[in-house]
Amino acid sequence: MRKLAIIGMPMDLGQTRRGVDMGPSAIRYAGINERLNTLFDEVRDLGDIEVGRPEVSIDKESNLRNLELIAEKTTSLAKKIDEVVQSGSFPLVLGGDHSIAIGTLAGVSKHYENLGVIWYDAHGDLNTAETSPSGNIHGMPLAVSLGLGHPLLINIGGYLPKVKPENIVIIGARSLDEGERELIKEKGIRVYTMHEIDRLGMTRVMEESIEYLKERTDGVHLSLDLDALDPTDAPGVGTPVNGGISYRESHLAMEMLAEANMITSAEFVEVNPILDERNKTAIVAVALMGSLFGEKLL
Ligand code: B3U
Ligand code: MN
Ligand code: MN
Repeated sequence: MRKLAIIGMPMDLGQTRRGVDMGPSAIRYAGINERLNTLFDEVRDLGDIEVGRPEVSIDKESNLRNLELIAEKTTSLAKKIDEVVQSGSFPLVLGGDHSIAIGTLAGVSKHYENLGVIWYDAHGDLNTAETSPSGNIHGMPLAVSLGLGHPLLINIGGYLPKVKPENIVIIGARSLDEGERELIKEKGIRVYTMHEIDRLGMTRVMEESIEYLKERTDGVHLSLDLDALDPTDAPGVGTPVNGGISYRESHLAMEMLAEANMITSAEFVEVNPILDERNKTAIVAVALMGSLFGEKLL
């Protein structure tokens, strides 16, 4: 029996633009239930993780924005995800800014020996407090999952690391900070930047990514940041970067993942309805979920 559990994570603490906490509502309003109902035997919407309206704070020592709050809230998310995986359901998390991935991965990864991660993003999210230009934790979750970063974040769930560098594939990168580039080289992380996507085409990028991950992982988490897409297709994001992946390429990527039958958990993040045009980005997110979960054109 194929079971899906939807979990909303209305958290905007990982960056400074308000509105991304309304992402889960925007995605639900875009018709997620209707779209996915027929693709699973059971779809359960578990509602939102309680985040509230906490006071913004900057950790004086590390210069990290909302460090303790993010540690606390992602711990709650990790617990919920852990339960969902144990119950045999596929966890689908709705963000929220990308810092939520710290919790998702902490909840998922303990169930696998070699969890693979596809990081579909304009950014690397591989900063640490030392390399971050902003102090924003949404630019750090992939580093945190590698075990690099503040102890309060890397130890969530009581184990580390959540992912090994050789089990990661980044797709869509076009805005990497210097420290992130160095880390990618040092760790040998596989990255398909926009250059490779243009040069090889999305078909080959996905074929290679799927083959690479199939060989070495026993489950694959898809972390899809809507800013991987071009801002013309997904304008409702906090840090849009021109020259992104198209709507059509993204559907193809999701369809190929569905065909490969390899994704075991997913999150769609950074949908910000305040910055959006008539909920366009949330609608795109739901359409991509359709393809990811096996919707067919014919
Ligand atoms: N790399 C920059 C900008 C950024 C990261 N993720 C997003 N923006 N969405 C940083 O602040 O770490
Ligand atoms: Mn991101
Ligand atoms: Mn991004």
